[in-house]
Parts: sequence; structure tokens; C-alpha cells
Amino acid sequence: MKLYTAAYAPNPERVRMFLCEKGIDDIDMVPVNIMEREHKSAAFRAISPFSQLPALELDDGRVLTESRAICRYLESLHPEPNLFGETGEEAAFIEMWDRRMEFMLLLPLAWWIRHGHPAFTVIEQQIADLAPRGEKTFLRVAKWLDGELAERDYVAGDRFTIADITALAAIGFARVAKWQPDAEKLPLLSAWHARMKERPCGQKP
Ligand SMILES: N[C@@H](CCC(=O)N[C@@H](CS)C(=O)NCC(=O)O)C(=O)O
Repeated sequence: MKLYTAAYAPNPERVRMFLCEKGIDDIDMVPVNIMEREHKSAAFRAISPFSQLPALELDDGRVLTESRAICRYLESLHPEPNLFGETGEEAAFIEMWDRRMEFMLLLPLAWWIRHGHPAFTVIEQQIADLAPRGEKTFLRVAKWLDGELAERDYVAGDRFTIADITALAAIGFARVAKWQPDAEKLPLLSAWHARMKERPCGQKP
């Protein structure tokens, strides 16, 4: 299998962390440079129709895009450690939290960065209003998540799951906006972040 991936981009980063947590090291990694628009080439569009990363090419030539689908497929090949839920009930709660992290934390952050940071004009037709709107939502959800972490040590429950990976990928990307959880204003999120970064897969290589 071949994984088309991109350094520093949050969705490829989700899959990188997932592979690392699973100890999977037999996939060929193919770097694609987003800021040099390599993903916009006709050759890459033939692999990933929306020119997005990551994309996993299976040995039979079929391609999976969508980070969550890629991770779910890899979990079916490598069930341990379980990151998507052992029972139907646990899987449903983990999915709820993972989608919250993707749509309520990572997506607004992406608006903030992609529509506000000058470097992103190479890949985004920027709409100025979206940057402050994304920033406001991201900050509000980060505050809410800080409160949620009073109930448990991990995003979706009492163990590390795909939802922590998605949240960690978002907070890693937030460095581009010069934002990291402040230990005084967001003590629980900041402590969770410090714990995640201590994991072998929590630090970028
Ligand atoms: N829902 C997709 C989103 C993929 C995505 O947005 N990837 C970004 C990198 S984080 C990308 O390829 N962006 C290229 C572009 O927007 O031109 C997934 O989960 O894989």
C-alpha cells in the first residue's frame, strides 16, 4: 500500500499518528507538497479527485481518501490497540467525539488559518470574514473542551482513541495561528495536550 501524505497538514497528521500508535510501518509513504501545489497536478487529481491529502492506495489500485475512512480500514487490518471502540456503544461515543473534534475544532481552525494566513493564498481563495469567524468558533470550542476534560482524562472517555488523535492534530496545526492552550486560561486542555505530547507518537518526527 502507498500513503500519499503531506508534512504539517492536519489530516495527513491524523493518519501519521494513527499508524504510529498502531506500530504500522510497512506502508510506502509518498510525500506531496501542498504549499508547492503538487496536489493540484493532473496526476494527483487522478488519485484523489478533490486534490486532498491523505490518500491511501491499496495494492489492488483502489484509493481510499478521508482520514477517518483510512484509519478505520487500517484498524480492520490491525485491530490492536483498538482506537475506534470495542463495542457498538463505545464506538458510537468515540465517533461522536471524533466528529466533534473534526467539525467543531479542526474545521473552524482551518477557516481561521486558511482564510487569514498570508501563506495560504497559494491554495485558498481567501474570504476575509471567514478567518475571524473560524477563530471565534475555535476558541469557544477549545474553552468548552477544557471544561469537558474535567470529567475524564481523554477526549472520548477513559482511554486514548482516534478522537484524541484528531484533537491533537488540530492543536498541532493551531501553532500556525500562533495559538497553543494556555495553562492558566485552559488548564485541563493544556494538561491533556502535555500528556498527549509525551506519547511516542505525539511529537512530530
Ligand atoms: N475530509 C478530508 C479532508 C482532507 C483535507 O482537507 N486535506 C487537506 C490537508 S489537511 C488538503 O489536502 N488540502 C489541500 C487543499 O485544500 O488544496 C480528510 O479527512 O481526509
